[in-house]
Amino acid sequence: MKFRRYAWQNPLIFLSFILLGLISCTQQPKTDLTKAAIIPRPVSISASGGSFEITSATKIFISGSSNEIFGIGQFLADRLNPATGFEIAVSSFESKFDKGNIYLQINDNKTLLGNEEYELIITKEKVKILASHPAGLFYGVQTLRQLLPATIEKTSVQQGSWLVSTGTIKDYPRFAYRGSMLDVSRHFFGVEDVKRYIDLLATYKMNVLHLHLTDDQGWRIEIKSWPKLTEVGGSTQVGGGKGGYYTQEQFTEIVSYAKERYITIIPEIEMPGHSNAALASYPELNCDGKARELYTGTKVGFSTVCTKNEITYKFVDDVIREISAITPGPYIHIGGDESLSTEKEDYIYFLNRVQDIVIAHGKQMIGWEEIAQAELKPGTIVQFWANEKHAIRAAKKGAKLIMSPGKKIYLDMQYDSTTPFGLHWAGYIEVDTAYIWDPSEYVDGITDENILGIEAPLWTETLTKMDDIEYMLFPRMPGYAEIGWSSKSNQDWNEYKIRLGKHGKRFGAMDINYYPSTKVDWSE
Ligand code: TNX
Repeated sequence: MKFRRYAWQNPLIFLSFILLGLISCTQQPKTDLTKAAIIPRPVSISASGGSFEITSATKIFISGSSNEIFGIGQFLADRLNPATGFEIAVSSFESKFDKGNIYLQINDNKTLLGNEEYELIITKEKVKILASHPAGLFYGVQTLRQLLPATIEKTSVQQGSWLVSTGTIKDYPRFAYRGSMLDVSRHFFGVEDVKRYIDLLATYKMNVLHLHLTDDQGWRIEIKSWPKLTEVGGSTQVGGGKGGYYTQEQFTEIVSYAKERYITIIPEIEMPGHSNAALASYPELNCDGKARELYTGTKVGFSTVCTKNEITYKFVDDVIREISAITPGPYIHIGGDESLSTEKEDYIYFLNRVQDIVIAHGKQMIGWEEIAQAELKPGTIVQFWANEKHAIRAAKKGAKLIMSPGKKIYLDMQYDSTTPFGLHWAGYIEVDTAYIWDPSEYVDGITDENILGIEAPLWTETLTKMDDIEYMLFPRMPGYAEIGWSSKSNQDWNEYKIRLGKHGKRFGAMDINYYPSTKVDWSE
């Protein structure tokens, strides 16, 4: 009698079942959106356990036909195509959703009201980003990037399946102003470096780049009515290198590159101190009428424009007029810090006049905390960096504050005494120190109501190339982005450091030269 075997008793068939099972498992893995390492951490995430796959058949559809939204769709396509090797295209969406696509949709019924708010809804069939304003769509795109494997950031074709966990993310920022400052005066950095800086900020939903365009060591922006500012003042830098400057055209290119990434450029023209480059270019800006020597050291506090001569105000007016004309954003930063060679009375007189000039050119003035000593006109914003008395004075005068406490958020501070670049006058700032603080608890009496947002300045006395900049930015900058974006209840170092560790691979894929702090496990 023949023995009847069940199919599963045949080892070959049994093995095939296991293999099939494995294959279908890799096609439909169990995923959990709540485990995604998103920085800054979103307001809420709910998972539905499945996954959506981006394939060569995926298309990006946008609602309406605006160039701006098309640009956001194209930005996403440009992030996806190099590593996937696909040719994902963007087009206008009419009425029906098809399987396998990504939809960017402006929500006409305005249930999502915030300017930067978005909802990201991922099902097995489609990805949908919803927002009331384009900025929200852009941030939804940034989140989607972080839901894909880190290799999506590579610029050459990578093997892999491009799966995104399903679920819904709702998200909006805590502060309207989330910035970083780059000092291009102490060492000059060209347009391509600034664009990379912008891209790095945008990845983490930062929305302001403050460019410190002038200081003792260099004047970096063309002013057509005062051409020697760049001819002479732009000709060197710290250490005596050749310096450089942006033409107004190049500056405009930076502004529009930033705008496409929802970043506002804030130009800073430092005065009355930190002005040696201008004083070397034009003798008439000095009280004694004598041009100063160019300066390539790193001391501060020795220079001042002459606050008593009318020609100084003609100079300020010309510069602010030309800068305002190429700055679509609402703000002009006039510096105002460490004017140690200006008499206090002259400083206050100067600041009051400068505010009127900025206002006359249709802009809002920002200054470092010392300007709190002057009269503060409506709309003037004060940037806190060290002296709490100035911050409190500013708040009492009704000014909004940008919080940049040196001990916590100065990107030019060394991580510890052994790290190669940076200074340490405000202390060493390891990645945990950088993360563990709250802007509305830092200065007694300064609360959320007084605060416009936060800004992480990067001074460049010790930095000469983009690699150095990246080393100072990473891994601290993503933490600053989270402090600016995420609610306080969503910030916890022990949880954050795990998410941050998972970004190590992403930094690698983006070719970022980061400091591999031992406070974080980068192995995952
Ligand atoms: C202080 S912070 C400065 C800068 C220096 C910086 C170096 C501030 C408003 N002024 O001029 O570059 O320290 O950390």
